[in-house]
Amino acid sequence: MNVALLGYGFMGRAHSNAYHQVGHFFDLATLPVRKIICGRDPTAVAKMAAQWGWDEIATDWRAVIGRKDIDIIDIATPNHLHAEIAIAAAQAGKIVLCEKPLALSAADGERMLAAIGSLPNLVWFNYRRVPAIMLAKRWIDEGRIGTPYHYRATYLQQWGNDPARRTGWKLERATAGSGVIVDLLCHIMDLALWLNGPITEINALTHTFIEGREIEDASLAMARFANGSIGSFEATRFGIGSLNRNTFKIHGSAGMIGFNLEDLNRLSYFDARLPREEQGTRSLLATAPEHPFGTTFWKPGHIIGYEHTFIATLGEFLLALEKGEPFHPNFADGLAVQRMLDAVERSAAIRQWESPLT
Ligand code: SOE
Repeated sequence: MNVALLGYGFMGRAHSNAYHQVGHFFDLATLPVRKIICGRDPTAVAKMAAQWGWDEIATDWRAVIGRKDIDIIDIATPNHLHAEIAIAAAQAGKIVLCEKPLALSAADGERMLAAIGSLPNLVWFNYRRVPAIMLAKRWIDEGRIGTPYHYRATYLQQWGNDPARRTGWKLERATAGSGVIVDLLCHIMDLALWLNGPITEINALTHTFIEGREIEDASLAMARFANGSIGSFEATRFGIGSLNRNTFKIHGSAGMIGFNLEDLNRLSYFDARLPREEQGTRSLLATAPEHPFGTTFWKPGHIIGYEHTFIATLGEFLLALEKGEPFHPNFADGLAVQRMLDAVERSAAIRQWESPLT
C-alpha cells in the first residue's frame, strides 16, 4: 500500500509518524509504505524525507497523483489546496486522506464528496480517537448522562497574540480560508456533532484583535441541537494562558462528562444517579484495558499523547479498509462540519441566527 504525503509542515510530521508507527500497534495485513513526500521546497522536503523515512521526494503534486504505483494520497497542505487535490486524486482512483478542514466552503465539500464516490476516504479529525473522548461517546450513547441539557466547548490557543507572527498561510485568507473557524472551531464542531448530534441553528460572532489581520482571531457561538440541548462554542488564538485547550462539558439529566485536551488521558465524570452524599466529580484515567485503545498502546496508567491520536486514526482506517467496512470521520462528516462553519460565517456577517444549508 504505497502512500504519497502532500505537505511537510506540522501535520506532515504528525502523519509521517503515524505511518511509521501504525504497524507497531495495529495488526495489519498490509503495511503502508512511505513512498513519496511532496512539497514546494525541495531542500525542506528532502530533509523531511531523510528524517521520517520517505523513499522519494517530489515537488509537483499533479505528477504524484499521476503515478500508477501510488495507492493513497494524503493531503496535509495548506487549506486552500484541499479541494483541488482531493478531486484530482479521486478522479485518478486513489484512496484519499485529507487534513481538516475538508474544504474552504460547503460548496467545495460537496464537490469533493461527489468526486470521491465509493473510494475509501478519511478526514483527519484526530481528536475522535482520543481514548477518553471515545469513552465519553460510549457513555453518552449508553445513556449515562441521560437527556443532554448543555454542551459547552472551547478551543483556546494563545499564539495569535505573538506580534512576531504576522504572516504565514494560517493568517492569510487566500490560503487559510478563515482563522479560528477552520482551524479550531472545526475540531470542536466535529466533536459536538459526533457526541451530541446535529445542530439546527447557530448564532455567532467573530472578532479580530490585530489590526490589518485578514482573518478572525476569535469566534463565539451559541447553538440549538436537534436533541433539545443548547450549546456554546468558543475558539480563540487569544486565550492567553492556554496553549491547546480543547475542552467540552456535557450536562445531562443523569450526569456530566467533561474533557480537556491539555490532560488528554483523563475524563471527568459526575454520576447524578448516585445517592447525593456520594456524588462528586471523578477524574478517570482512561487507560484501563476496558477503555478504548486500552490494549493497543501501553499498560494501564502509562499515558499516551497527541501523536497516538493520529496513529489510532490511521490504524482504524487501515483495518476498516482491509475489512471493507465504512470509516468515520470521512468526507461526509467533514462536509457536515463545513456546513456548520459556513453557517457560523453567515451568522457573524449578518448578526442573525442561521441554520446549516443542506
Ligand atoms: C493550530 O495551531 C493547530 O495546529 C490546528 O491546526 C490543529 O488542527 C490542532 O489540532 C492543533 O492546533
